[in-house]
This record gives sequence, C-alpha cells and structure tokens, in this order.
Amino acid sequence: MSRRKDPHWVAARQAPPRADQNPKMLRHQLPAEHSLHRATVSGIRALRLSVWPPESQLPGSLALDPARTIDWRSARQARLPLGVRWQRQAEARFQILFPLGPEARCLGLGERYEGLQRRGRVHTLFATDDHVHIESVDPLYKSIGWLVVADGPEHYGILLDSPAPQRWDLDSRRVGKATITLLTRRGWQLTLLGPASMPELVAAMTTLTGRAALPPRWSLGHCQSRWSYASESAVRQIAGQFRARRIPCDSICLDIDYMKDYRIFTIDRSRFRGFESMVQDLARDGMRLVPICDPGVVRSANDATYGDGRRHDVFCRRSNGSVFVGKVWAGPSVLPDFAREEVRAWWGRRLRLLTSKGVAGIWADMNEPALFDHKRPLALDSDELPPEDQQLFVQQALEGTVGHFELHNAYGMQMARACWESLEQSRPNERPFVLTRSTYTGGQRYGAVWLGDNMSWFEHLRRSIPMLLSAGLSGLAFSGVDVGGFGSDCDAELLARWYQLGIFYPYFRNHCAMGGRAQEPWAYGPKIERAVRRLIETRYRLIPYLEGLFAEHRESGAPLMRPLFWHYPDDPRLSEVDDQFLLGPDLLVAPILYRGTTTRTMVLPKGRWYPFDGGPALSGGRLHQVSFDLEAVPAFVRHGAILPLVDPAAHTGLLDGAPLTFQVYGSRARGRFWQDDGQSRSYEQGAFNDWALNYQQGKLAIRARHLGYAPQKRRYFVAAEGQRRAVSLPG
Ligand code: MIG
Repeated sequence: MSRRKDPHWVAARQAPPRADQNPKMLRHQLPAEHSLHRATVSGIRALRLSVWPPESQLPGSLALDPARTIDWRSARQARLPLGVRWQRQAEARFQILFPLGPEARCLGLGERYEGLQRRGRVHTLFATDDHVHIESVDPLYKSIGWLVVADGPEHYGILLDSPAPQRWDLDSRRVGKATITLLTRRGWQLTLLGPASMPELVAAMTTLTGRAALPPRWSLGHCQSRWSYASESAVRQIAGQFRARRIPCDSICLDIDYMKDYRIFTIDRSRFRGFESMVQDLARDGMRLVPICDPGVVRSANDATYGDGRRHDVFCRRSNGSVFVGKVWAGPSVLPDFAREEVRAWWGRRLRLLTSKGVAGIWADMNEPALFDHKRPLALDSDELPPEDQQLFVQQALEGTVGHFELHNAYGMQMARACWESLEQSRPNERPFVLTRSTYTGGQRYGAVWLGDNMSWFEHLRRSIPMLLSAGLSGLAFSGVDVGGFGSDCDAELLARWYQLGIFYPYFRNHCAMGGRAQEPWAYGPKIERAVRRLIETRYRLIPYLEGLFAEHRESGAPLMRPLFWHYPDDPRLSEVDDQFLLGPDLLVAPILYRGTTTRTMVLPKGRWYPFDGGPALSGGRLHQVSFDLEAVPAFVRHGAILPLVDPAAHTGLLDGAPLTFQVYGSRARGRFWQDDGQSRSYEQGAFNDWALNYQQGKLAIRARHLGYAPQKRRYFVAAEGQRRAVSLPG
C-alpha cells in the first residue's frame, strides 16, 4: 500500500452517505453498530464509544482493571470530544480520525524508541521482538494504545482498547490530522478523557486500567543479571562478590541457561546440581533469584510440560485444528493460549515447579510472542487483516475463536498475568514480582517491565529517559532498562554514567547479552567499582522515598519518573525537556549523557534546588551549567522537601533496622514517610504507617496520617540546617 496516496481518505470520501448514521460522524463505508456511554472517572469526564461489526459482538476488554467498577451511563452525544470521528472502512479495517491543532503535542503511546513527542510519525502497535533499537524502528515489545493530546493547558486522553494491529498516524504529513487505522473483525472501545491536566488524565486512565501493586522491597534493590550465569558456581560466585566487595545487591536473574536444553520448567542438573540448596543459601544472605520463563514449550513427546499441556489441550492451534509449532530457543515449540483462563491456571500450576524451589519472582521474556521463524508475521503497512488461517494460529477470545493477530498485542500481558496470579495463589501473603518484556494497556497490574534489548551506547543511555517517562505516562510506573546496556560491550565510563542514571529507574537491573564482556560493577577496576558502589548505596538510601512514591502511584496513578512539565505545566520551557526528569516531586535528575563530557546544561524549574551531594542551593527558573565526575549523584532536591533516607546495607532485608534520617532541605519543609513491612500484602488491609513530616522554626513535627504497622526498632534522625539529631516517631 502507498501511505503517501492515502487511499483511506479517498475511500472515506467516496463512501455512500448513509442516512441511518449519526450525521456528525463520518459516513460509514460499511455498517457497524455503536453505542456511547459516559461516566466521571476520578473527577474527569469520560466518554466511551463502543463499536462492533454487526456480524460480531462487543468483546470483553483486556485493558480495563476487572477489580474496578465504573458507573457508565448511556449517553447521546452527537459530537465526540477532540472532534473524533470514525468509520468502518473495510471488512476488517476501522479508522478513527481527529484533528490536531498546530501547537498540539502528542504524548504517551507506551514504549517507543524516540523522545517524548509522538507527533509527526506513524506508530505501529504490533508487539515485536526487534532488538535493533535505532531511529527507524517502529513497533517494539509493548502495545499501549493511550495518547494524550496536549493543546494548551487542557489535555485530552484517548484510550483505544483493542489488542489488534493498529497504526497511529499522528500527523505524519503535517496537515493537522491524526488517523488511527485498526485492523480487526472484532469490536473495540475508545475512551475519551478530559479536558484535564496531565496528572488528572493519568489518574483517570489508571483508574480504568489499574495501578501497580506495591512491589516487594527486595525488588527495589539492585539486581545483577547477565545472559547467563550458567552454573551454580557462577551464581554463587557473583552473589559472593557483592558481599565481599560490600556492594549492595538483592537479586540475581537466571537467564535461559539454567534450563535443560532451554526447556521451560526444567533445570539443567549438570550445571545446577544443588539448585534448591543454592536458592536457600543465597536467600539466607538476602540474595534472591529470579529465573526467566519463555512461553514456548518444546514439541517433544518426552517433555513433561508438553505432555501435560497436550493432555489439558492448552496450546494454540492453527485454524485447521493442528497445534501450531514455531521456532524458539528449545527448537520447534508450541505456545500456550494465555487468553484462556484455564490455560493461565495451567501455566500457574506448572510454574510451581520453579516457585516451589524458592525463587523470588519470575522474569517473562519472548512473550510478544517472539518466533525465530516468524519475525514479522504482519507487514507494518498492511491494510488488511489476513484471514484466520493466515494469522499463525487462532486463540480463544471471550466471545469465541479468533485469529491470533486479533489478540496479538495482549499475548505478553496475559502471560505475565498467568505468572502473577500463580504467585498470588501460591504465596497469598507475599507481594508477587514479575518482570515482563511484552505487555498491553493495563499491564502495570501484573508487574514490572523492562524495555528489552538496548545496546551499550550513550545513545541508549539518553533514550532511556524519554522512553521510561512515556511508559510512565502510559500507566507503566514500575520500569527500567538494562543498566550498562544489553548488546555490545559497555566500557568503564559508560557503566559509571549509566549507574548515575540507573539508580533512579524504578526497576534497577544491570543486564547484558551472551558473548559480551563482564559488566558487573567491579569488572572495570577499583575506581569504577568505588563510584558504582557509592551510587548503588545512594539507591538504597532512597528506598524509603521510592516506597512513598509507589504508595503515591497507588493513590493517584502518578508514575515515579515524571517529565518536568508534570509538576510545572505553566513553564513552557519545560514542556520538551527529555534529558532530565523528576523522580517524584522532590528529586530532579540531570545525568551526564555524552561520552567524554563531565559538564552539561540543565534547566531548573522555579524555586531553589540543592545538589544531592551537598552544597548551596541553585536558583530555579533558569539554566545552569553543572559538572559531575564519575562518583557524583547527578540530582537536585527541591527546596522545601524532606527526604526519608535510610543508611545503606548489603541488602534491603537489613533496612528495617537501619538508622533513618529525615533530611530537610530548607528552613520550612514538608515530606512524607511511608512505612510497612515491605514484603506482605497486609498493607492492602491497612498495615502501614503514613507519616506527614513538617519542619519549621527548627522543629520537625511528625504526624500520623495513617497508623497500622508496628515497625522494628531503629534510630531516627532529623538533619536540618547543618545539624543532625535524634528524633522519635510518635505513637
Ligand atoms: O533471544 O534469554 O530481551 O534480556 O537475556 C534473546 C536471552 C532472548 C532476550 C531478552 C534478554 C535475554 C535474552 N532474550
């Protein structure tokens, strides 16, 4: 198809007028049923358009959080907000159109390899394992159909709830028009939110799609990974190095080589003879293991998971009824149909083969699903959804059998969900940890994400900021990228620079690829090791602050990493800043992002900002030239903030008893200290303390907003105006 000629528009204009259609909408080329509902979602106006071909029905939603109920009322509204119109153009092709004002910015859309701005290009949502992250790459692993159109102070949110292939052309021809092309034979829903501010829109969006649970504290610590620590002795050795070198660390990931011949739910006993005792020994030392899980199950009569799966009929079939086979690591493999509840339950039971051995969490990879023999099963510019028998396989949607592509973008999330729910069931009072590569709108309900196979390039260090910021604006608050970079060799300077940024990622993991050089913090000599140790210790000091931010995310949907305009929408100079960010309201991070440089320009929002490493405050509302050597913490604290900082320890299991300092920035300041056991789900029943901190006239007032947790004994201090003294919590 030629996008340049834009046959869509020609077709739309030529479509015969239909008197039975709402005149304010486009004339439909093909009939489609629709309905409109309205609601108030966390104080924001929401209008939902539901559309389905008459021969189909409105399918159940995968994006919406099933735990939340919204009071939708039927609406009659001729005009949709934002001037949105839609049409069914062909049997399996819908279009949604809206104008974009000359100044309108487009933000969101989850994981894209680019800056914050989405306008001016076509974005395909079709989950793909494309490890070539360069400017021309289009779809990556995640598919989040959520866009914020920011035109002046009033923003609108657009949530397209369909896991089918779709292209968001956000004015690629610069004519002021956005066109979403959705290839589906099923129904879909479009929710329009606003007008509202960015924080309000993200609050409403996450009211609909759900929020991340509080993570287990250990998962906020440092994670060390590589493809692969391929034997018990290698894993024990790495764990031992962290302790011997006094570098804090909480977990190690086990990549695919812990398995026997890459077969899921097996352990290679020749290399991991004492897997169980290894897990236990490391756990006693506060080091947890997170094994990888791929969805593919080898097609082999003597594979237990394959046999069990065939007995339970869990694998995706082709439309002719035969089980679909594709190539992945273990060889020809079959794929569970995670869209089916009983298949997720089956997977959850199989997963206990691993979780019963005491591993702490699950890392879900390859779940786009990635297949070596079908790298690009649908052309990006395709204008037709192929017939069922050409969609690799079929899956069971709630309303019946559909071609795989119809559900493709949700496959990864449904796998993460199967892992998550399995952990919930087998460890009912423990916070689950799942890390997934592919996910869909609402995926924050099922754990953390990382952004896949980046490279050890400064370019990818830089890009991680807008990519993670956009993920956060799209609901994915618990996120990170591989610190040090996955592909290619990281060098000393890049590793230190990456830690200077990575300590502020919500999920903080050093990971690298097979064949690359060693990338552990000590692999570059004592100078880098000392710098990285200090940076990781800083991360641990910040964990109480991070936990408060996760609590805030649960209350308001706010991401942890926030673009500057999140808190300072009135300063137009901040609206495009994507090489600095805020971590919560109080920390501004401005890392060094170019090789060979130690100095950068940064902008500070209004107010005054204290260098994290100490020294006089800088005034905001203007640019500054700042320098950071390899040991520095490239961050600034807002004047008027109080940070709860804990003394670092070898792992988070020791933080409960470690001294904690309320660090006051300025002579009048406020802060928050969230406190709970960091591991159980009792906080859902109120077993937490939420302290309001207020410092003025030389005194710190600590008031309980909520009391429900009896903390371990520890010492508390307040550090303000150059002095540090002991304080105690009331109650
Ligand atoms: O085809 O398991 O993104 O983190 O180390 C590569 C091996 C499969 C891709 C993941 C990466 C992981 C690697 N996996």
